[in-house]
Amino acid sequence: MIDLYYWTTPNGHKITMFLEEAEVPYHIFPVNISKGEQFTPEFLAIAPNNRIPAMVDNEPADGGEPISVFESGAMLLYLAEKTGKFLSHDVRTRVDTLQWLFWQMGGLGPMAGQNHHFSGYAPEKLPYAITRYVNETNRLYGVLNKKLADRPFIAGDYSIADMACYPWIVPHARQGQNLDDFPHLKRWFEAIAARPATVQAYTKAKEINVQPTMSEEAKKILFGQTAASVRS
Ligand SMILES: N[C@@H](CCC(=O)N[C@@H](CS)C(=O)NCC(=O)O)C(=O)O
Repeated sequence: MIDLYYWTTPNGHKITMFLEEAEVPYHIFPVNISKGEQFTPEFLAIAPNNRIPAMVDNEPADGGEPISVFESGAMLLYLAEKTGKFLSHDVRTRVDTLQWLFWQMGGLGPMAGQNHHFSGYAPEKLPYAITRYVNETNRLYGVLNKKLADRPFIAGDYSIADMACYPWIVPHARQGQNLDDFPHLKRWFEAIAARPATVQAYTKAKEINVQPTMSEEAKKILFGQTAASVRS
C-alpha cells in the first residue's frame, strides 16, 4: 500500500496516473496547498521542499522500514522500479525514457509553471515575462512534437516519461498554445487522455478538489514564500 500525499495539480496527476495504470493499491492523503497544508511538520518530514506530491511506501522491496519519496520524477522512477512497469529494461529504451523524464522535470514543468504564473496569476501583466514563458513553452511543445513524429509514445511504449509530460500539456490553452500546431503531440495527447487509468486519475482529482479556482488567500500562501516559510 502506498500513502500518497497529493493535491490536484499537474505534478500530483503524474503519480495517480501511474498508480492507476499499474493497479498499485494506494491511499490518498489530500494536502490542500491553497490552504497552506504543505507546511505542516508531518508533511515536511517526508517532503522537505513543501511541495506535493510525496509518498510513503509501506512495503518496500527490502522488507525494511517504510520509505518516503518526494519529487515527482523520483517517485515515478521508484514506482517503475518497484513494480517493473513503464520503464524498459532494455538499456537504450531505458535511457531514452529517463532523458525525457528529466527533460520534463527540468524543462517542460518549470517553464509551463512560470507561464501559468505570469500569464494567469501575477498581479501585474508583465509583457516581457509572459512572452518569454509562452515562447519557451511553445519551443518545448515543438521539441516534444518532433520526438513523437515516428512513435506512438515518447520512448516507444507508454512509459513514465509520458506520464510526466501529459499533465503539463492538459492546460495548453492556459499556456497560450494551440495543439493543432503540433499534430504528433495532439495525437499522443488524445491517446493518453482516452486511457481508462488517465480518466480514473482525473476523476479522482475532481472528487478531491471541488473548488479548483485560485483565491486571493491562496495566492498569498503560494506566491509569498521565503526560507522563513519552512523554518521550524
Ligand atoms: N519538482 C517538483 C515540483 C512540485 C511542485 O511544484 N508542486 C506544486 C504543485 S504542482 C506545489 O506543491 N506547490 C505548493 C507550494 O508552492 O507551496 C515535483 O515535480 O515534484
